Amino acid sequence: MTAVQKVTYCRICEPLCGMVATVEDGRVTKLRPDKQHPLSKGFACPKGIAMTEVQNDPDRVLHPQRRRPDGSFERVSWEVALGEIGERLGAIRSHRGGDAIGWYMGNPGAFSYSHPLWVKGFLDGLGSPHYYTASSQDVSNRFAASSLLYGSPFLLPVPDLERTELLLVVGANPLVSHGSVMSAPRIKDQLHEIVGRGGRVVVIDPRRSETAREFEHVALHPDSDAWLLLSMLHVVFDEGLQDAGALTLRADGGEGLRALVESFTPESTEAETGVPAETVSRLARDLAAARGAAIYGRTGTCLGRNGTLVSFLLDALALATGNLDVPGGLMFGEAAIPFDRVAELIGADSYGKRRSRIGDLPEVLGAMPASVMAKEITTPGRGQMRALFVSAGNPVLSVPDAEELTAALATLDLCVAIDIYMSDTARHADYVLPATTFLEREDFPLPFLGLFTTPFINATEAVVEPSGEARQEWEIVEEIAGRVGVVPSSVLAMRLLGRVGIRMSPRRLIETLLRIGPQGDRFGLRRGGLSPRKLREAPHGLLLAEHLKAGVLGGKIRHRGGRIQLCPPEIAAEVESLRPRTPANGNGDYPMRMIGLRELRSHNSWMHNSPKLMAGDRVHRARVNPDDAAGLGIGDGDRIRISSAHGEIETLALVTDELIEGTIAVPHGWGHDGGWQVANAAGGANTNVLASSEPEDLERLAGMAHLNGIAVRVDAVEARS
Ligand SMILES: Nc1nc2c(c(=O)[nH]1)N[C@H]1C(S)=C(S)[C@@H](COP(=O)(O)OP(=O)(O)OC[C@H]3O[C@@H](n4cnc5c(=O)[nH]c(N)nc54)[C@H](O)[C@@H]3O)O[C@H]1N2
Ligand SMILES: Nc1nc2c(c(=O)[nH]1)N[C@H]1C(S)=C(S)[C@@H](COP(=O)(O)OP(=O)(O)OC[C@H]3O[C@@H](n4cnc5c(=O)[nH]c(N)nc54)[C@H](O)[C@@H]3O)O[C@H]1N2
Ligand code: SF4
Ligand SMILES: [Mo]
Repeated sequence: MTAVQKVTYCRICEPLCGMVATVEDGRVTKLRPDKQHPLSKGFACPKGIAMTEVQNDPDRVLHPQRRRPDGSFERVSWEVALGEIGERLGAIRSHRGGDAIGWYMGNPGAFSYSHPLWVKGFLDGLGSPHYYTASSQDVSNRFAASSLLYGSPFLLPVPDLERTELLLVVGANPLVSHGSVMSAPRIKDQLHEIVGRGGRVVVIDPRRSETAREFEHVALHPDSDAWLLLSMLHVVFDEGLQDAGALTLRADGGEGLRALVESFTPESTEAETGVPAETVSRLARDLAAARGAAIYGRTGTCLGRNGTLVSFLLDALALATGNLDVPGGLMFGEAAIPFDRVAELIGADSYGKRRSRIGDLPEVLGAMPASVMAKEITTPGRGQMRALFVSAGNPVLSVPDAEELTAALATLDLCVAIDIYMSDTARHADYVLPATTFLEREDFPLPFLGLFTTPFINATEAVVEPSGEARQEWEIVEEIAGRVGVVPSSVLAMRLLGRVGIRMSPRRLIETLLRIGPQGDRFGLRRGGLSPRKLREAPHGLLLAEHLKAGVLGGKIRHRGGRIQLCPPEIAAEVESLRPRTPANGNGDYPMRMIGLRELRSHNSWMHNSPKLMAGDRVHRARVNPDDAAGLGIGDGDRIRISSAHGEIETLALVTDELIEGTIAVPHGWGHDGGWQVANAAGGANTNVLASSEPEDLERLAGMAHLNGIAVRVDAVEARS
């Protein structure tokens, strides 16, 4: 038996750590961190290592499956599965139109460059607006904020970790999540290096998280970030700390913003946020005084009721304190394939160009809010969804109101899942098609290129051949689209060329874009430029520069006149409609607030079948503050019931003083009921049963699900007779 070592990179989460796979007899037998990767330098987390178990999991789906009337599944050939899917889809299309066909693509989809392009291309080819992704439970608000500020949803700032003096981490827990909407391997070391060189890291979070514990912590009430940021801006203007040059030279609406924050004195927001006025003033002054401060927000700032406003205010505060697009501040990457330009070309840089049939909510990057998916299926009328594909997603565990969604799936004329497992969602599908894992496909980090905090590029070949009959998602899309006469491309010209048989594989497409891109070799015209060969010769990846470049934003803004907009009407209206949620931090029936929690050994819903990650009999637990627990008569390990206006779940309590009073923290992605035996056995509950899918409960500017700060009540579960 010969063992071969293959260099690749992990695609579970955003640092994309370098990995070396040991391959024996065509099987991955081990994954270890790549010491030669210039950024991850031999770091990998437990999930990355445990991917070997996912890869070789006996519970993986390796052959197409067709559902029997009794709910069990039988193996069928690809030909049979694709033939039947094509036929049923064709019938739906001719009776109801292309807009009766929808697709939900989940988070792992974003780690493949080909999968999203082909899925969106298929829907555009069909003329269907029913495109849904994990983004409306994650980050759509960030895209919407960038669209409002800069005229392009893809201008996403990242903190200049290597040079910052002060990093404000708002609603993120990078020591566990490893960083998101920024690719920064070895993030823990990088944060400690900030302190090591005399700087500070301040974490703003209702929970004393793993990150907060190692740095400075400011506790606030869930979903009160808008008030906090407005009052920080108030202090900046009130004390004349603003960078007047940056505001007047680069932006419109500075005066409007100043007027908006006028009434938000730190004293007035204290009750809402729980943050003392003195702390607010001090933080604002520190940001203004620092030579390079970065304000970084993530899911804790996205999943509340005003996520777009909060993301907007993070950047506005950075600009107002002279910390945007400068060394050490919030900066903008320059990707070798400029994602913003490519998206612009194919019309994927959109925001608000269409609104959802249900709820009248805006699309973001062409995607509608997944929270309304169930109602789009069950509400009759033109454009009612009758077929749904789900690829690399598990919406039954990740989207609000699992019960409503599960019931809706059962009413579809056709439901197809493309997954590596029989997930909690896939088990409701008519067909489950086996996908390759990331170790079984070549890849390129297209959407992340501009998010590396140190400019970097790499690419990988597949490490092993597909297991069983697994296929890549784009290949499956090609097959299905072909059977209904659609060329899966978002570019009309490509669709026309496709009709006459001229097709481009994803690989050809990406290689061409790389070579004609700003750093490309222009097919040999520019010596030393990037080319596929150059990437192949550097399997560990290439550092492209020492630091991010400052002063690049002006050239990237898409608003007319190239100026940042600090007071668009959408934002002004949002500030004006803010209503205090205190007192009681909730309401009478549901006096507490529930927030989410990510765990080091979980990855959303899909790694709970790894025995290594589940070792030590891991169980699902809700973290409860000791004073709350005492008041409720709950002890550590007790069974509790959590109820909201939308549902109830039961789980176990973990009593800990890391949470502020009145708040509980419960991880999502548990409560399995699929074809993964270890995951099912772990028990736990699906927190999204407690979340609302009602359009009026969704965030208005981006259709974001409200998943942090849900009003709940907690009770001890008495022994039931
Ligand atoms: N180990 C692990 N890593 C992951 C994942 C995983 O499941 N497991 N998931 C990946 C994915 S898909 C993503 S999107 C990223 C997310 O990356 P992060 O956003 O860094 O991850 P979280 O741990 O959810 O951190 C959110 C923090 O916000 C806090 N928070 C909750 N509500 C509020 C609020 O109202 N205001 C403020 N200021 N803070 C609040 C929470 O207490 C929590 O500490 O992580 C990725 N990495
Ligand atoms: N309450 C609450 N809910 C949340 C969140 C929260 O913080 N709190 N976070 C939200 C966020 S940030 C996210 S990103 C979503 C995630 O939610 P989703 O994206 O809907 O689901 P995941 O749990 O990531 O499950 C991914 C599925 O893809 C499969 N899979 C893995 N790799 C591949 C692959 O290469 N190809 C294919 N075809 N399938 C693959 C897995 O088996 C799994 O079934 O959850 C959201 N929901
Ligand atoms: S932090 Fe872990 S899961 Fe994320 S890319 Fe690195 S090794 Fe993979
Ligand atoms: Mo996410």
